[in-house]
Amino acid sequence: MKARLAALSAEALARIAAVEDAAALEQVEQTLLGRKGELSTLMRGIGDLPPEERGPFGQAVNAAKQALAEALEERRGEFAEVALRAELGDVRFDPSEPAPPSVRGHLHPITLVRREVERIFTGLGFDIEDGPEVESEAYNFDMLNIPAHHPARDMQDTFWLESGQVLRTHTSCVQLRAMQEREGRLPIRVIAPGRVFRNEQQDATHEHTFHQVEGLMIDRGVSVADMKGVLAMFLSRLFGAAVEIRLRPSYFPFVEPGFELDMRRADDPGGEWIELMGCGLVHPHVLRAGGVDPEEASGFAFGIGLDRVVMMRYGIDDIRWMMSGDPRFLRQF
Ligand code: FA5
Repeated sequence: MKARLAALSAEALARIAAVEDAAALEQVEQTLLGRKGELSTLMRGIGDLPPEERGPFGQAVNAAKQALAEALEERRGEFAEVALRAELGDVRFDPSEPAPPSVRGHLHPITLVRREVERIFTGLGFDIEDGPEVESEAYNFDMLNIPAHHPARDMQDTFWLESGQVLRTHTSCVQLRAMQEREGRLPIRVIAPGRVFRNEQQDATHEHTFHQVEGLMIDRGVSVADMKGVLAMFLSRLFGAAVEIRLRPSYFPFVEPGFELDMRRADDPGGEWIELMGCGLVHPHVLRAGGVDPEEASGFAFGIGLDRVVMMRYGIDDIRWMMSGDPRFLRQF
């Protein structure tokens, strides 16, 4: 039996070495080491041996099994490597090759113009104020003199949250926050740039998510003339001298009187007027809600549509480019 074991081992090793692919190797493994394989059959004959030879023989069979398993494993590794090489084909990897040049990002046109607006207004003595995008109904509407069920609420289609809060429909809420924060100390001169949201049908000039810059100036004796002067100066600095502006009477519940400010390029007199902002003198109800005594002080406020300023500034014909993230658009700035 010992001789048979030795012969079987030698023959098995030769078969393993001669196998040509992984599938054939598996088959050889079955015939050698499987439950009905040759080694198992040999092992079953152990009972015919004299008792003192049984132990050593069992050990010899196990050693042979071990050697065959190792040979099989080694061969399997060889086939796996050949398969991997075939899969990778002729790909070569050169770690010393320089990396391709990286693409550098840059500021979005909205950010560029927002910073420009901030620079001009801080130069006029305004502070920059911030407010939450998720706002309470009180700040977005009630304290701005827009009570529930008032038709003016329909002027701004609103995204309501289940909590009863809103995605702010304008930056005017920051007027109140700025007044309250200053506890009536005058003058108040702030701008508040930020994102606003409306549940609107999109078209070339309307987005559901867009940007406004709120402005607020409160002091003793502030008038519409001050407002017009500040806004004209601002727009001429932003666009160069070549702009025309016009004020049209309009209605916003939080100002009295209220206006729309339109603008067009002076080098394009036949060109369309673009509605850029709402503005007016802050309504006494709003002053009171902000802790300012309307008998003592007055002020003006405005809300600029920043996306539309960017469109005018760069000659962009569709607001939907702004949030498209399209590199063909963004690369131009
Ligand atoms: C307001 O939002 C007022 N809060 C502005 C205001 C502030 C008036 C202070 C008086 C005093 P309005 O809804 O008109 O007003 O929006 C202001 C500007 O935002 C518009 O002139 C326009 O330039 C821009 N705008 C409005 N809706 C959209 C929209 N869907 N997409 C892009 N820009 C818009």
